[in-house]
Amino acid sequence: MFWDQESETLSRPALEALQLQRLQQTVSRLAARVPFYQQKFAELGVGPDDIRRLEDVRRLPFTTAADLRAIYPSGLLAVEADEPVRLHTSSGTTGKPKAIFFSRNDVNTAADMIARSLVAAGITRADVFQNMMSYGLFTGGLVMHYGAERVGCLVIPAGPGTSERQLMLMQDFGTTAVHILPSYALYFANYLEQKGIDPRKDLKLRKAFVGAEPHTEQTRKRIEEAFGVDVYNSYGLTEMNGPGVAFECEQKAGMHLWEDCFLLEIIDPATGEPLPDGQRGELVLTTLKREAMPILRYRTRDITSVIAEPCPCGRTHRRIHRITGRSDDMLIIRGVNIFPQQIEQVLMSMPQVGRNYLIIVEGLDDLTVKVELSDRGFDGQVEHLAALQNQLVEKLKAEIWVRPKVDLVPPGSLPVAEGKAKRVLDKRSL
Ligand code: DLL
Repeated sequence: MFWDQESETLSRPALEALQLQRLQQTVSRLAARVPFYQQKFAELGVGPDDIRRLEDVRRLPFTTAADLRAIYPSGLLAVEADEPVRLHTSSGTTGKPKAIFFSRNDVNTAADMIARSLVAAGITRADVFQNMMSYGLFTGGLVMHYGAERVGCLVIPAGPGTSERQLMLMQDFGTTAVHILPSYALYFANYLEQKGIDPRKDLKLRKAFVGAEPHTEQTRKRIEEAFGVDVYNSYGLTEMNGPGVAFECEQKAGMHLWEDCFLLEIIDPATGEPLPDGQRGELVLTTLKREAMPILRYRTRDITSVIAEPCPCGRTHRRIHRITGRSDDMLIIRGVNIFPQQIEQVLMSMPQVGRNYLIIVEGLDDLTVKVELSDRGFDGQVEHLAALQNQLVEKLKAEIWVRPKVDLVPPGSLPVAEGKAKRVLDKRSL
């Protein structure tokens, strides 16, 4: 099933021609209207006439999160000040947020990208779609909402309310699909278990869309098993409209990045040089269809790689692999580069491990992983606990090449974040 079959299955030459045309239009608009880019173009000696092929994008300047913070709250408007109809801000952890403005057409485009994505995952107008992400400045609420409404689903704007209320809505309205943070999905699965609810029998759920925070394939499997649903990975960021940038189709094998809206590059984060398909690096995105606030070569800091092989679903927009981490989340411990996802992958493959964990780095690079046990993880025998602890230390050491300390803690004892999960506490940076 397709939402917009023609756009989603354009031949590669047609898609690339469209990208080039939209890139040229974007650069012309920025050169005419946005002082920030006018100055950058002048510094680099580049202008709209220099964009003759898609590869010429590399002549254009990067835009960073710091650039967007520096111009907060005004944004990089390429339209008259009264044209934007919506504001979202990004959930950065430090300093000022980044303000992103949407025109009416931008709001529409964002909803279309979500509609394409949901339909690609098998959603139809018959679905009851419970959006359990926060409504407000965060895009996971409103942007997803409008997309699901566009498909024709009955959309329940549940937001991140209590588990009790989420369950009530699911039961009363026969929810078939949810949009949920993966960390909350694990938490909610536990809640249902405690309530004696078997989602397979007692609920009508069939699909879950998870995103907005890094998570591993093991976490996907856990959510699928806990709820008896298909789980689809969804990637996006506020700077690029929010969710709907890249989304898994029914194959669940990498996320199609909507290339008629975004031009993708993968670069070496250290040098800025382009990397070939298949090689892991930082994702850099240029908006191709933005009116209010086009952004060139945005350094997402997210680490992924391109899957160049065509997808059996027939969509020609290339896929990216699951995000394995953010370059700024990378921990350097005793000289070794470690991504929190590597730790999660080990933990979530162990049934004795529960839903939450916390990575603590302190002192002279001492790494401690606090790990919640699952409800069935502890049979009361202390020697079993010690054996599990040793097993975890060895498995983690094999994955990350650093020997961590592992603290096993009771289920539900680690703090639960209100929004996105916070998995790392680096006391060295405090
Ligand atoms: O998280 C937009 C979103 C909402 C995406 C709902 C998917 C679902 P921000 O708050 O600006 O926007 O955070 C963007 O979150 O740069 C990634 O580091 C991370 N992220 C988002 N989706 C994924 C994902 C929204 N599927 C930042 N896997 C991005 C891993 C993700 N990381």
